[in-house]
Amino acid sequence: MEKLIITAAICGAEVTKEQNPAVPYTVEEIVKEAKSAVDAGAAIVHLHVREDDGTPTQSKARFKECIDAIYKECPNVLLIPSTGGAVGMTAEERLQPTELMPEMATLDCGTCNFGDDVFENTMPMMRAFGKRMLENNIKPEYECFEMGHLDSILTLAKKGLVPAHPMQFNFVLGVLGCTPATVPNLCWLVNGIPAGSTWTVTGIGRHAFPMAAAGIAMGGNVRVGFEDNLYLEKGVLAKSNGELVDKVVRLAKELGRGVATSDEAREILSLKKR
Ligand code: KMH
Ligand code: ZN
Repeated sequence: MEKLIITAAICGAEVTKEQNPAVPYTVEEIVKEAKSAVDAGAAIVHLHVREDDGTPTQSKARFKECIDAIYKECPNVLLIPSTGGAVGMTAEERLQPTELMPEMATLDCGTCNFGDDVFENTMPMMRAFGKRMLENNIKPEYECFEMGHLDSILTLAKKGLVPAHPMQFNFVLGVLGCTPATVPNLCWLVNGIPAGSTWTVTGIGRHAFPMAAAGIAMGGNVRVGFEDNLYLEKGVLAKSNGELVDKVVRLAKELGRGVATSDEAREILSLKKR
């Protein structure tokens, strides 16, 4: 089995300090959380950014400020900025971080319920996001919240409208209103991806670590972090993203799987030298 790539989704757009005081808002807090995750063993940081008061933003300037500051502390980390942003943002707003030419960025693979809201990703939006990533030589991480999202993105890939070969998927399971976080659902998704693809699993809330264990055992990769789950265990808030990553590292060790560095992750994900 390849080494395990751990992604830390350190911030997200929806979680708040009211829910866990360690959720980062300021540039300094975001850097601190990125460093805690990388020091614990994360090869990748999936990045959302906020205004100082916690408001989610896709501002190019704010992303640049955060990315530059993270690289100062973690010079080699693989950063995956979000193009999902927060529910209700326009496509133009969400695409701003792609102007910074990151190595990778997320590309969300379809519209879905998202708790009380609807997270909009129509086919025209996905074509626009794919076009931008083809133009800017950005490898997408294809985020699938629903079973049908896989079919939508594979249809666009077959037509050459989004980057393909090899594709990297992130199966986000357990969002309220989307595909539940079960091993059979994960197996169904993994069985549907093209040969040579790579994949990551993200379990939301209490599903974070059971899904991590499944991902480790099945030869996939794992995402954890405050964006997805605020608790280290039932009733115990995590003090940092590093604590969440450390728990995945311990699971991997128990199951005999090595943990990839950022450069090893780049190799596994077939990222071209830039
Ligand atoms: N904040 C969610 C509505 C992404 O980063 O691409 C969407 C999200 C996906 O977080
Ligand atoms: Zn995200």
